[in-house]
Amino acid sequence: MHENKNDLGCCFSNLAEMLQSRACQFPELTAFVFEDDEGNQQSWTFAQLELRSRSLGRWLARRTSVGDRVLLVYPPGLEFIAAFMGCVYAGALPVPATYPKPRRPSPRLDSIVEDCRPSLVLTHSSSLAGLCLDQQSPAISELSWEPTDLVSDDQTNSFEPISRSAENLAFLQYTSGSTSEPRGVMVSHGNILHNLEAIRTGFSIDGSVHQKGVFWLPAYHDMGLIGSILTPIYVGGTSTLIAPTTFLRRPQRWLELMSETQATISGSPDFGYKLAVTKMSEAERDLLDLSHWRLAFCGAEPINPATLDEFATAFESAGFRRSAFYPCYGLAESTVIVTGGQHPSGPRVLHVDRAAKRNHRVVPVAESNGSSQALVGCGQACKGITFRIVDPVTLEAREEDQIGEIWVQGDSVAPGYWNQEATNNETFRAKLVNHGDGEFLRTGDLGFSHEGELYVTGRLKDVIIVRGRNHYPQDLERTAQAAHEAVDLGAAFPVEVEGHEQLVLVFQWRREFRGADHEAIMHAIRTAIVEEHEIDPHAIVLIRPASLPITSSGKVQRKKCREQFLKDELAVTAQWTNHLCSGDELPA
Ligand code: 1ZZ
Repeated sequence: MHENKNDLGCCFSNLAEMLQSRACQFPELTAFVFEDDEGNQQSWTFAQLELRSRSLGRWLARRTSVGDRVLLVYPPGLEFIAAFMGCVYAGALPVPATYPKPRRPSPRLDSIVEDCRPSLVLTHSSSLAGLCLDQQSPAISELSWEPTDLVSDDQTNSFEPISRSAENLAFLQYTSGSTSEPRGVMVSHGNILHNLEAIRTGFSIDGSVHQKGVFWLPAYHDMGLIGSILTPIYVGGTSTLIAPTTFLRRPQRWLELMSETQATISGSPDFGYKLAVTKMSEAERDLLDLSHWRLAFCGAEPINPATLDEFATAFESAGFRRSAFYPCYGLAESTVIVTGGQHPSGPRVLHVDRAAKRNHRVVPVAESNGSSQALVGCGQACKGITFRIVDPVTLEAREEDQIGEIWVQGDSVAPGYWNQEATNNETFRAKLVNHGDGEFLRTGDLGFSHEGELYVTGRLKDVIIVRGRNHYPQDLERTAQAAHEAVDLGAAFPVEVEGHEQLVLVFQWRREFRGADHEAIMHAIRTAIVEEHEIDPHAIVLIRPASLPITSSGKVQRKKCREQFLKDELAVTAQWTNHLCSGDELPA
């Protein structure tokens, strides 16, 4: 589609220039297609996207000042993309947010609003009635909600995007942090353009081939926003989008669209590949042609070597190549991608001694060794990014094959979290002891380097990652406590089931509810967790009053509780275990 290898000249100083340049180069090329649950498709060329963004940019520039935060609360669809770029054109800071459940309080949205104090909320007119704003908290309902799909395009609009330099912020990415302590990563134009270039070179995209992608990743998460929306604009590709819920209901649609559009790039956290294997019959797989899929990225949660094997085997006859897998590691604090390396090299699997690994040492062993554990390499550092493995206590750099905290350096590393100056110094400006090599981002993740490749082994921080999304234990515990009046103190923690992180919830019941129906309590907890957090727990355990391990100051000891759960040492009065496998559908 592109005329020559060099037509991706990528020297932009901000995201608005990026879109304008691509709309000039490829005006008639389809930029985005969105397919809804009924199979209806809407598509925009680069010129249409640019016009729509410019129309919204002009409209917004009259309503906001440069640097104002603008919350984006959209159902999946193309209008989100125009609103995001419209904010960029107007010099406002877009803040993508999860879509709240209708007629329900949204503690997460409340806390984001409280933290970044947006001057406007942009949404789609189809959402306004359904969200029942009068039933949301005053912090949310009193904001000015504007449906941007009602703003019309004006061909004569000659609005010029507000000039922004590399240091100016491009957007806030709320991904990490608990509900009570939200953390909005401040991503600058320089950060995002640096990371997009790291992705472009890592993915070996040189403009000689027109890249097509199919994605179901949520647009409010860094991997979805950057992977399925900003990268396609940066490389002048075509991106076909479906809603995350469409994928969860019918994972087939992801791969059918890959086949129908002859897509070259797509990706998912580990769970998505697993879900596709579990949910597709041989007959359905036989109808697919995945031979054009040259890069299948996989990241955002631990990568299970078995998932890659199962997917590659299941879809081999559809033309999928195992060498297309591109395992990668990243985090919003470094925009998105950190490692992945140069494609194509295919995934590397290292077998290490399990016991040595527990002692932070890496001892490669044969696969046949009874105590071996297989780990998938997440590639080498991407262009312009460096990582180090550091002893989290002494802050000294560790050698190859020693496990430590992953520290990251480069122009993709964000300046910090919005409103969190104290944390920012510790997290984003860490220094190695005895080395004069500048400031690093402390990721809180654990890993090691082996032959230049990063292997992620766990994390220091207390986050639970299920289906590629981070959850803070305290948020899950709070939801469970609110689900039924008999639920007292408890602990949420991850356990590994079939190579995947799964959620376990352990709660004391309140003495005054001695005669309560334990089945009903567990059912209420499960329903609330599924609805609020979209996770189906692996187990829910009710234990005797006052038997939860707590510290002398009354803090829940999650690690101890997990140990007691694994050793069957809890004072259990009732337990429910989920017999669905991790890929099964969430209950309605
Ligand atoms: P977030 C074209 N984690 O999840 C698009 N990777 O960010 C290219 N744990 O801040 C996209 N093994 O929400 C390339 N391999 O969570 C995408 O997630 C590259 O604990 C992957 O601290 C980007 C993931 C972005 C993301 C970050 C946390 C990390 C870590 C965990 C991410 C992982 C992984 C194990 C991996």
